[in-house]
Amino acid sequence: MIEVTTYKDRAVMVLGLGRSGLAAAAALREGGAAILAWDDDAEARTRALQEGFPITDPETLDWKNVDALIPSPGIPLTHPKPHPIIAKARATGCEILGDVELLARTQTEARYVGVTGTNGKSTTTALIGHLLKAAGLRAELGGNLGAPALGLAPLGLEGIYVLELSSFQLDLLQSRFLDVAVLLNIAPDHLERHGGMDGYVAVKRRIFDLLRDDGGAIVGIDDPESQAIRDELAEKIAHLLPVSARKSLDSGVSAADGELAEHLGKIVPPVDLRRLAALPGEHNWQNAAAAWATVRFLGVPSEHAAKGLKSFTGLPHRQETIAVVNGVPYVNDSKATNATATAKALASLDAIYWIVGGRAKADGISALAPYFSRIRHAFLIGEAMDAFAETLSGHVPATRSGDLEAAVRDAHAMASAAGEKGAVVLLSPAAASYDQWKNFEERGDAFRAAVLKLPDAQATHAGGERVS
Ligand code: UMA
Repeated sequence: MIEVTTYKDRAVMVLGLGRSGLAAAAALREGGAAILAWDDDAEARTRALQEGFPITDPETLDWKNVDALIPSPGIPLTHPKPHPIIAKARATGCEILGDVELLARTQTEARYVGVTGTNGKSTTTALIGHLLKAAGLRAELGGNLGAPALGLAPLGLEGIYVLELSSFQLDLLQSRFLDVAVLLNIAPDHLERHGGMDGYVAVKRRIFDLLRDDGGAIVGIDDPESQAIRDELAEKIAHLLPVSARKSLDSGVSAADGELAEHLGKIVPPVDLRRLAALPGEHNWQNAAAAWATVRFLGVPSEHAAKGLKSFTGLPHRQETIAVVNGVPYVNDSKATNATATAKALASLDAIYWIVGGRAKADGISALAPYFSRIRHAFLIGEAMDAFAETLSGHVPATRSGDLEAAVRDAHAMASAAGEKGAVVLLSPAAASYDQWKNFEERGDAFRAAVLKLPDAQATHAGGERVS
């Protein structure tokens, strides 16, 4: 745990007592701050009380006596409208900052890598951490990935924090602390939280405002929004490294056709990404190119990085094959909480028995139409059942399974009866998990449990790089 001493003997309100809030409260308490804790959910307040954090109703607070407000990333700052406590703190001029900002202000000797993007940021963060460790460096991994920033271990000069940064967390950052900033890609997501696409793109672009003067900017250029950001940064940032999984580049890192290349030069020893089972598909090649660019910028020799790529085992809940039942693989892609993420899985599979649904995102699943011909049958779950059934109607046969366990049973019955070669049962929900679970990890774990209950299920290995 990090000890945050900046607010010693001063009052700090921690708003939201989930993973990041509780870690922030503990780190501030350790550093001598007087904690005022609040969560809108009564159960969360009870849990915090049990951990010794005094609960303070913000309605009763005199904000003049509060030195800072630390909101959890999930607390709305501006859209759809500011949380009332945010509005109050702002009105009184109280400083508002996030847990990652506190880490950056406290652990000033360490180096920092920040990774953002709509899709692939967890895998890229884990892969960067893996490559650094494989090269003998000390790295701590966390942020949106799962381990809250202030729950990480303190690092000195030799250490590197590798942080996955969501748009929510970027909104709460101010310091120029990053040695490397990575933007992988941009596709519509969390639009309601950022007031639409322009707001979302702007907050992703902010990662480069957090770079130190001599820092490296790594930008995926395979989508128009990210490409435009690269063009805009070209004049401003000395160390700008584009990455692409689609084209050869005269600077930066390319992974076109699965072959990694630096600055148009072949990498020695050559790395054929098509051979790496833990990084399937073009989207993972972009992740690998970005991770490669990052660790090379940080001074890791190419032989070490190449070796590290080969020993990476992937992350749970991202196209993770968890079992094979009667020859049919069951793939857990619970992390796919939007259509763009699900498109990656659908594009890399055939004869798909698709479990889909949850709390729908604004753009639904209509963008997945190009992949409908690969889907043998859809099994609908959660709040999105009606909306998704309507989109699929006339294109993909669908069953309203209702919940995940029923969907697994339905998919198993149908896939087994069809006995088609190449069939796969895929959970890739294209929707948030919050209608039925706390997070996508719980949803993925529930899928695993349901699959392992099937007769003849043979578990494969669990994703190796479990980091939270
Ligand atoms: N809460 C309120 N009022 C509100 C909203 C929330 O009191 O208006 C309370 C909730 O009752 C709950 C707490 O705040 O008790 C939850 O806070 P949170 O939603 O910020 O969740 P944490 O448990 O602190 O987890 C956060 C990240 N969650 C979000 O950004 C929504 C986790 O990312 C992250 O792993 C964790 O910090 C550690 O850093 C998860 C996520 O879903 C994976 N991220 C989104 C994504 O990837 O799309 C951005």
